[in-house]
Amino acid sequence: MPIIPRADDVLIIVDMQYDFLPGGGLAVAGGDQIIAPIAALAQRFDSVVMTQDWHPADHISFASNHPGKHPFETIELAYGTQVLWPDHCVIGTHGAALVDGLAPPNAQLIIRKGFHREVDSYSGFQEADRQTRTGLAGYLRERSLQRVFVVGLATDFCVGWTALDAQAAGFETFVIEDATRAISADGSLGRAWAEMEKAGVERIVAADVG
Ligand code: VGL
Ligand code: ZN
Repeated sequence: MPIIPRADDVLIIVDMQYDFLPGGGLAVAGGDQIIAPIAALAQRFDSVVMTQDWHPADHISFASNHPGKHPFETIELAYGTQVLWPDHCVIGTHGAALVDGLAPPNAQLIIRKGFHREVDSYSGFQEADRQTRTGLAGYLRERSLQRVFVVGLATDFCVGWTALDAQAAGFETFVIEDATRAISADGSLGRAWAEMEKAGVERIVAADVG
């Protein structure tokens, strides 16, 4: 059954930034392969929102800010377990820039996230403390948008958390799987899909969008 885009749909393009492409600070394998498919999908939607990971250099999620710790280890913070990452998407750097070739003219809003030093933010809707909102849910509601389609990087972190929060906020939410790529750290991809399926997030492919 093809899913025909409607006026009350929004495409959320998550974190398509140089640091997440091969060669970047936190490279996601195959991240470059989804640029053209996402550009094509964006033409099918009236409303497009982009997110941009946007960290200060002393961000708490960087292993480099925790002496003796290495990327992909975890630490416990007040809001829960935090994976430590290689430095990435530092405010103002090339790695933080949105990729050229993916600047849909109909992208109306860019949500920047992760700029508070002490809190990470995978989701486009709220920070990892599960309390600080970005305002995205209010923006979508005020524009009467009802269905959310999520693409971008990475499936198991920012895409997954954005989709779970969209569904929890009452939007009918779809992840277009072949327009995402995963980091896959320590079983994270399987866990992310299990949580999304349990929450009722729909898992589709680009060819389903008719
Ligand atoms: C992301 C880890 C850290 C993502 C961002 O975009 O999925 N992952 N920061
Ligand atoms: Zn980040």
